[in-house]
Amino acid sequence: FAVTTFGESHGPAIGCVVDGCPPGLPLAAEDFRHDLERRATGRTRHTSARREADEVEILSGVYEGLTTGTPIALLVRNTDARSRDYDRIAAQFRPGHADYTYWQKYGIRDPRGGGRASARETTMRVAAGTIARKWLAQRHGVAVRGWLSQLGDVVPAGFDEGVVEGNPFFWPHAPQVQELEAYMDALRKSGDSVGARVDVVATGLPPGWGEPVYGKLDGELAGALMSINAVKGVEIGDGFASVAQRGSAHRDPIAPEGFASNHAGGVLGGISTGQPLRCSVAFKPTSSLRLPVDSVDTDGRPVEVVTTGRHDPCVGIRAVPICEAMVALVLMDQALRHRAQCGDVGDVDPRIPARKP
Ligand code: EPS
Repeated sequence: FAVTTFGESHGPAIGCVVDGCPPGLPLAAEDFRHDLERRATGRTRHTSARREADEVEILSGVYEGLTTGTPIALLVRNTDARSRDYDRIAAQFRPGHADYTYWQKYGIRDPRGGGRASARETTMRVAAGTIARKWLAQRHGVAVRGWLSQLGDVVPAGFDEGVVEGNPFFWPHAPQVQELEAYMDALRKSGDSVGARVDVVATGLPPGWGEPVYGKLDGELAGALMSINAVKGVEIGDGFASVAQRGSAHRDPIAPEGFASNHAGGVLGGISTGQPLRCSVAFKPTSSLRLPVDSVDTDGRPVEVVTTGRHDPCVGIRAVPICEAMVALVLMDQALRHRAQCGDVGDVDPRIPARKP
């Protein structure tokens, strides 16, 4: 099971190819709407003002409403990509932005809206993730849910998963939403940006998904989450807090009814334990700012860079559905790999004692 995306933020369209989805999964263009709306720009004043329809066209891999098993190609046309001063943008490097390293690597600069380095690319991750979420829910009862667990230096003062979808910040504590509105309004006025943390939990996983050494479940998750634009850190379970813990506190005691705690985050030795899978992802502050900064142009001469246009003051706010999508894609891949190697319960040689659920 593999996914790739294509397209540039200011090109004609963006898209993805999802290869390896089993046949027979019901799939229609409407299925993508909900997750894409959750990620989209232009829906609140706290994100970029660009207003994209984000309508998915299914180009292949689906016949009469069911996946056929062949590659699924999805397309989203860009409808609000206003061209800007591309000549000026192409001649300068924005500190903190990938345009410097793209130039060093390729020697070719595509200035159209940040091209592949734009957050626009994540649209297709979310679209691909919708397929994985649907398959995981139907086939295994797995649900993947996320929320914002930090915005700048603000952390939730309480936790109610039921309120996450009811506010523009995916914030798990409703009484703080006004404070966040004010925080973001002040930040936007200042012209600066801020980072954020996203937590994702997947429930309903059976034990046994993942590979023991190469292709560990946590390794694949870290790679997938780290591949999202602007991600600077990934934790599984207690993550970096484990550094200061004692082994006696970190280990999760096991009783006949199950684990007593979940410091491991649902993965031991690269393989799922059957507990909720817990990931946490750090997003850096957006690099495109209207505050001036020193840089150089493509000839190495000093310039002062000021980025204008429609940018997110906190790109992490829109990242919850993106992180959920990447987790779902990894889980679907691992579920299929597990089935290929170990089969479903019942496929196993009857002389081998049954795996406990
Ligand atoms: C982005 C800049 C803005 C955002 C865009 C990401 O676009 P533009 O360059 O056209 O003003 O709106 O995000 C999206 C369009 C999206 O769908 O996520 C950037 O510099 O990364």
